Formats: sequence, structure tokens, C-alpha cells
Amino acid sequence: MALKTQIANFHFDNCLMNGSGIYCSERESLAKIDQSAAGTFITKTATLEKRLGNPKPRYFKFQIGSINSFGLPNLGIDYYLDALADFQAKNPEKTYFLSVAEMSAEKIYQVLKIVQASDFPGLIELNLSCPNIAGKGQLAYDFDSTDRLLGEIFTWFNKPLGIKLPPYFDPSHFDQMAEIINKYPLVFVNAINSIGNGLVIQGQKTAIKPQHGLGGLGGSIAKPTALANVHAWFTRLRPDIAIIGTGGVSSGQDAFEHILCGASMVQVATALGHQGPDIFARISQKLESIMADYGYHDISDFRGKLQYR
Ligand code: RRO
Repeated sequence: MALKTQIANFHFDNCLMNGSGIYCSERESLAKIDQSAAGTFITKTATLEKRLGNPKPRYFKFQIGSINSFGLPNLGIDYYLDALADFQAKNPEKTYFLSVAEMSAEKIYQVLKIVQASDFPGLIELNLSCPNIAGKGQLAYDFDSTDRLLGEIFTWFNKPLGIKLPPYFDPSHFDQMAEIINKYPLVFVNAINSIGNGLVIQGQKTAIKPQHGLGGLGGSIAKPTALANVHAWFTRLRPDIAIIGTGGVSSGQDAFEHILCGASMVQVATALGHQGPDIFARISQKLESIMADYGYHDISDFRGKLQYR
């Protein structure tokens, strides 16, 4: 089991899984990830009520990446909690991830209170970084609000919680955010969400419709930014806060690089959308063969051991 990994006291047979947003909006897609080589799945980010999301076209793939402005379409928290209960009943030993978000602090508390009151025994990811809601900035770019929000949540929330972060680009921002994150009993951070507010043009027109064509960038172009963020958190956060690496993973080498930078789990998003859940077996095989070439048996043999030239 070369690819086995751990977040807090939760164990996974494989360190690969989907990134939220891809293959996870309804039960049928989640079932396909569940049956693949992935170690687990995460749901689409769930809100209190069902949402239809932004007008189409809202996704576009180009040679080196993707742009999306889905606008948080999802079937609502009750749907995902019900689905998770069914998957859990069939696989009592497996740990799943539930992603949640809302548009205000009060509503975030409400959705987390529903999760707290439920029987869901897995990991919860609070998405603080959706770039695609008109009029709403990415919460995790507001350091004071993030600090206040986590401060309030941890006065009463006692299930295992992690946060999905946007990319940061300046060492001082990593320093400030790390100081906040390290104060709270978070069990993981997930870096990165898509690179917000990019613009892709086709001919003379924006490639997607919402918000004058602005959207989150993912895929290969996101990898260097994602690796820098995973490395930045690995070198700044408490060692008991696991890092999930997300961004630009489509090959065994990409996953290897995320783990070298410090990731305990690696998510596949854009490439999963294009290649389907068989991608997990392909990446696993390649990752194992790269590890064998270096003489590594376990991902802990090289996690965070990036060498500097
Ligand atoms: O649904 C989306 O537009 C979306 C979300 Br919630 C997110 O967190 N990241 C992203 O790229 N798209």
C-alpha cells in the first residue's frame, strides 16, 4: 500500500482523490469516484439551499488549463448529507469529505450547525475561496474576517474541520494567514482553489459568460502556483495540520511534486473532468513507479522533502 496516507486520525488507502467541483455534484458521479482507485471523494461545495449557479457557458477548456465560473451550483446540504450517509452505510471503514460554503458568516454557522447535528463521521472542508459569486470576494483574502469566523466556529464546532484556501502570491500574506490558521484546531488546509478572476478570450469574445468572462483558472497553468502554496503552508503551519495539494495534477510526476512540497493528499480536478475517474489508476501507477525509481516505499519517505538547488 505505497500510496496510503493519513489526515488527523483518518486513514486512506490512496492519497489521490477528486477536487471539489469535479465529478461530485450528484450521487451518480460520487459513486464513480467511490468505485475508482481514488482513496476517497469530496462532495461539491454544499450550501443551505439548492443553487442553479451562473448562466452558461460557464466552463471552457483551453490548451494549458481551464476557466470556470459555475457559481456554486449544488443540490443543497441535505442532499449531500443523505448521499454521504448511504455511501457510509455501504463502506463503514471509509472516510469521506463534505465541502460546505455560504455567502455570509451567519449562514456559514447555520450550515456548519446542520453538519454538526448530523451523523456525518468524516472530514469537513469549509470552502473560503469560491471566486465566482458576483459581489462576494473570496473570504480567505480578508484576513480579519477569516480570523473572526474561525474564532467563532471553534467555540462550538467539534467535528474535524479543514479549509480550502485561494492561492496567495506574497510571502507576507502567507505569514499573516499562517499566524491565524495556527491558532485554531484545523486538521487540514487545502491549497489551492482555482486562481480567481482570470480572463480567457475566443476570437473577440470572452470564453465564458458570467461576470464579463472572469473565472477561476485551473489545470496545468495552476501547478507552479499550487506547488508554491503547498510548500509555503508546509513550512509555516503546525505539523499536525495536514496539507491537501490541489492544482495542475494530471500525471504521476505532478502528484509526486505536490507530495515533495508537503501534501499528504493530492486532489485531481481539471484533468479528472476531462479524463474521467480512470485517471486515478493511471496516476497511481505512475506515482508508484516514480517512487520505486527513487527507492521510496511510502509517501512519508519523501513528503515535504523538496531539495533546494
Ligand atoms: O462553483 C464554482 O464556481 C466554483 C467554486 Br464553489 C470554487 O470553490 N472554485 C471554483 O473554481 N469554482
